Amino acid sequence: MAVSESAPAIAADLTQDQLRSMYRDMVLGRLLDERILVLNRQGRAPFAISGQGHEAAQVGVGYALRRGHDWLVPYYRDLTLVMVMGMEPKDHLMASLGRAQDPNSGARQMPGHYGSRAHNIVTTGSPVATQILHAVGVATAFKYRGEDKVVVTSVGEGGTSEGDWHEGLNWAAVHRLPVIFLVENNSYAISVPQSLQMAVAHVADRGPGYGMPSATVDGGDCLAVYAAAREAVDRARRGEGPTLLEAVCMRLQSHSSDDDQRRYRSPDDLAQMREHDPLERFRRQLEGAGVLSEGDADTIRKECQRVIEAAQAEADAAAPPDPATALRHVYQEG
Ligand SMILES: Cc1ncc(C[n+]2csc(CCOP(=O)(O)OP(=O)(O)O)c2C)c(N)n1
Ligand SMILES: [Mg+2]
Repeated sequence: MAVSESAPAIAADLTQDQLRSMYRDMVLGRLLDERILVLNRQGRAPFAISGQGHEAAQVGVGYALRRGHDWLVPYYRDLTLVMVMGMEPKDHLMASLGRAQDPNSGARQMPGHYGSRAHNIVTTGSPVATQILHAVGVATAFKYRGEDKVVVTSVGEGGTSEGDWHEGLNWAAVHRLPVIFLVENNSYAISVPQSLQMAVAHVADRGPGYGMPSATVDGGDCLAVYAAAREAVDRARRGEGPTLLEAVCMRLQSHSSDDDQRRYRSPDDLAQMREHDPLERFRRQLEGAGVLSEGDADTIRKECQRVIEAAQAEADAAAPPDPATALRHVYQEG
């Protein structure tokens, strides 16, 4: 279906302002991600893990949630999603530069380990897929307390090979918990392609095995992800249990700043991927539907640049943690 035909229909419950704001959030996520990679190459940020290519999926899911009410148990690629939930560029730059004001952990954890009590974001652990169990625990609490809250947890397709994944999905389905399992499938677990991770074509093929609804959606199509996530969130809020939602994304950058994907992906593969950049797709879609006028995309980009410049100025000026606090949260103090 042509983009200009599908946009107004799919976006029926989104206002033009919301659509513009979704695009703006994608641009902000991308530009901040690029800035963090530059800081890493400059030797200022010790580690960077990029979410470039995942922005459309993350914004689509984020807008399906009630911010300040619902919960998120994210993974390390969710830079854009945690900002949709309320975190700010400044927060990420504080973390990347190891400042005491890093809201995730006061610069204790590596960058990319998001957590914010203020925005209902549960802190990220380093072993992949442990977040699945944490989210199932959160959803269990919502159900016990009779709350109408929903929790989303995200994971890469590689993480779905972990035992935690299977235990979590089984438990959530048995107890019909209000949780959405978002798989951001970018076809690689570091250098391991999907064909060596699983014998099914789609992670969502496993949904029936757990007894839960599942869907594979084009993760480069923000509004398609939004529609699928809305359905899952509404179902969970009605007390009808969990959903497995697989968003097919692309990993535009290497796995992390310690990796070089040119060593295991062909130049053709990398070039082709860039042609389908989700940001460009959404811009064209919104321009085709008359939501963005000529020059709007450029104005949005410049506004986001200014936000990032101001955030970096603040993070540059901020202090690192006091070395005397190095053992805080490790041993009891006093
Ligand atoms: C239990 C565990 N095993 C291995 C690792 C090392 N590791 C970190 S990320 C990663 C790949 C995960 O790939 P995927 O789930 O597809 O997510 P992506 O990075 O592609 O978004 C691995 C193997 C880890 N952190 N924890
Ligand atoms: Mg992956």
